[in-house]
Amino acid sequence: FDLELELNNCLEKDELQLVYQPIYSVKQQKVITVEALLRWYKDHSQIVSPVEFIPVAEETRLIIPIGEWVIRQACRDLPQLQQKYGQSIRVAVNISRIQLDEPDFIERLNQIVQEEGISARYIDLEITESVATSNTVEEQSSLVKLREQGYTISLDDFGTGYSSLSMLTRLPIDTIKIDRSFVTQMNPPVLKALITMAEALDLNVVAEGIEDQEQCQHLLKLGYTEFQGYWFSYPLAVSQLPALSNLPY
Ligand code: G
Ligand code: G
Ligand code: MN
Ligand code: NA
Repeated sequence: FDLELELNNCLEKDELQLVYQPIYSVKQQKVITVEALLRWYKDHSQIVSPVEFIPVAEETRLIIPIGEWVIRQACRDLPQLQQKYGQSIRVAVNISRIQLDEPDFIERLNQIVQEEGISARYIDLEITESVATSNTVEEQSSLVKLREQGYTISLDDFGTGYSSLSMLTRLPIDTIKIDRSFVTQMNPPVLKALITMAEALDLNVVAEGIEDQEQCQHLLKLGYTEFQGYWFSYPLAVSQLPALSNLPY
């Protein structure tokens, strides 16, 4: 399989890049987190979407070295992101379940973060909701350990999987990221129920996929205060990210 063979060399060929997308807090009037999103420029020209290559990377376990590259690069970009948005911002990194399930994941993560001179409290780990639906005892205890060490945990694409309420109370997470399909549908009772539930469980909430001012205003009325989406910024290279000050949300 072509893609698999080519993905094999993406690290040596230096074909990977990270772009970043800010998460804006209306309460704090500033960017609080910046999510790192991976891009593969095959042969330094053709861009391949992570939707295509992450599954291949997971099947081949190449996600382990690729994921480590992502963590290291995000640490290296953090000072520039802090310069842009303030010292207290975090960088969020998407973590595949294959990575989380590696017995030495935490050890390797800590090693990279230390080597790069970054404190764990500046790193948010995004895991997908599937981890919340059928998580193992090992995964739960990994999440507990990660939080003890200062990392924060976000549950990505929330609402698309089948996480039960009991899972949410049991899993050590800080934030749920409401999937952008909920923003597109804009069903007020559903959105109200989601935020009420999150607040009852003392979870932080980010609404994803905000594409215009109207969506943003609807969500504000429903009690949402943290937003991510094209309306604020596309995922961009660090140097191209907007300042996002004096926002007209
Ligand atoms: O950036 P977006 O445009 O195309 O990303 C598509 C999907 O790929 C998203 O579900 C996102 O979580 C995932 N993704 C992006 N970057 C990474 C990464 O570094 N690691 C993992 N595991 N998934 C990623
Ligand atoms: O699954 P995850 O949330 O990690 O990935 C975020 C994905 O959503 C990326 O593919 C990113 O490029 C995309 N994205 C971010 N903001 C928007 C938006 O406002 N609209 C749409 N359609 N996609 C978005
Ligand atoms: Mn994500
Ligand atoms: Na998401």
